Amino acid sequence: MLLPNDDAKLLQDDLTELESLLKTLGIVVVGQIVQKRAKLTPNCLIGTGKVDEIRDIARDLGAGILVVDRELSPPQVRNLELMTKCKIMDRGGVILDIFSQNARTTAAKTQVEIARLEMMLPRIVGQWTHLHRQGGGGAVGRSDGEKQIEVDRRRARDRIIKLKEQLLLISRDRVTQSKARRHEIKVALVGYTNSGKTTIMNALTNGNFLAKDALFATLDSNVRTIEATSRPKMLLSDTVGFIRNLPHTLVESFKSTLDHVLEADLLLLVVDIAHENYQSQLETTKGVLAEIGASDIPVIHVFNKIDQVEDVFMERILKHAYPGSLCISAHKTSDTHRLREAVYKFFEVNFIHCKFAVPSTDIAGVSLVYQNCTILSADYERQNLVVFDVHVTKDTYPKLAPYRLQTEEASTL
Ligand SMILES: Nc1nc2c(ncn2[C@@H]2O[C@H](COP(=O)(O)OP(=O)(O)OP(=O)(O)O)[C@@H](O)[C@H]2O)c(=O)[nH]1
Ligand SMILES: [Mg+2]
Repeated sequence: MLLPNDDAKLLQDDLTELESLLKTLGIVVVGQIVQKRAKLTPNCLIGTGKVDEIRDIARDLGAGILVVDRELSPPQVRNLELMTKCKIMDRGGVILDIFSQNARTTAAKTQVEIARLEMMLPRIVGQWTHLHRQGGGGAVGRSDGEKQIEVDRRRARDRIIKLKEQLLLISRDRVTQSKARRHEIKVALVGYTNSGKTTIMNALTNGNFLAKDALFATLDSNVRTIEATSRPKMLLSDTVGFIRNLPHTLVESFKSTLDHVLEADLLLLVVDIAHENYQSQLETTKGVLAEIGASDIPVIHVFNKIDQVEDVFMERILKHAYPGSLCISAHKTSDTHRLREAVYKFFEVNFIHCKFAVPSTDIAGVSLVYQNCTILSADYERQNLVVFDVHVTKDTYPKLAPYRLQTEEASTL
């Protein structure tokens, strides 16, 4: 659907992306129709003349599914279904189906089911409203219909509550694990789906996670130690990828999976530089990071798949536009080594390793340390003092500087 202010190129990109999403579900696209319109029609989104045309084309091509690259309201789905005799899906529904197909762990499955129920809730109402309008009386009377709506909605809500409770139990286990990891520096991979996050994860951690040319191959968060010998321990996490117009219910229900991102000291923002829309994919990623509240975490831009780029100036242009960024091929060992070094460098340059001694009664001071530092050890065994061995960023150091233990003091403690 092309409205007067829409960008035709962007629409075509969206349709190409929708086609890859459908391919992931094993659905073959046999035809594509774009309609230019002055405005959307509430009934079916598209004009009725066009709907008839689509019905005929679908029949001739033997297509059973009509996918619309816009969010559809429940009545629009129903009207289009009746008029085209096809199963109707919208972009959000397609993404949700991929998530369902790829969910492996209990956490991912629970999150997908919550999102599906949340998406279905308004449709339950739609179904029965339709019967009211159609029959008025008949087999399903108004009051019967209303009662049924209530029953169905209550069932869905009860199920959502139960699933959220289950999710809470799962994330409590995760919180316990993450408390145990409080002392380690945390780095998180983020980026558009299929940008190469898991491939980088495997290269840096010697891992064996599933990386493949498919959208949303990863739905869970995985955490592993970055391979190293003598440096402080660093944890790397890999998580679900982002996409344009990610349904809000999915972002909401995947928030607990995305906690790893919020807890990170550094984000590696992976961009598939060989993709013609890498720029808008980068913008989308930043948008989702803002939506989940992760905009303030420091970022290193990692421009990946440079081996597939022919433009010899690309690397230089990107370095200039994104200072501190790296262009790599995740398949090349020397490049992933370079990335690892850049991560170490970031912490070396930005983190100060020091000791703080805070009077035990200074609750505000103690909590300041906990809130701002990566604590390597905390010694409560001394009289009137808590001694912390910490990593603190250069930005937050001045707030805590008065508690700093000088080297000679530290040696007498
Ligand atoms: N040529 C080339 N291919 C790469 C590179 N990095 C990753 N790939 C390929 O890109 C595809 C996607 O890689 P993944 O690591 O699964 O991507 P992801 O970001 O984890 O994707 P999702 O988990 O699906 O969101 C795989 O087929 C990788 O082999 C690279 O530097 N160069
Ligand atoms: Mg992945």
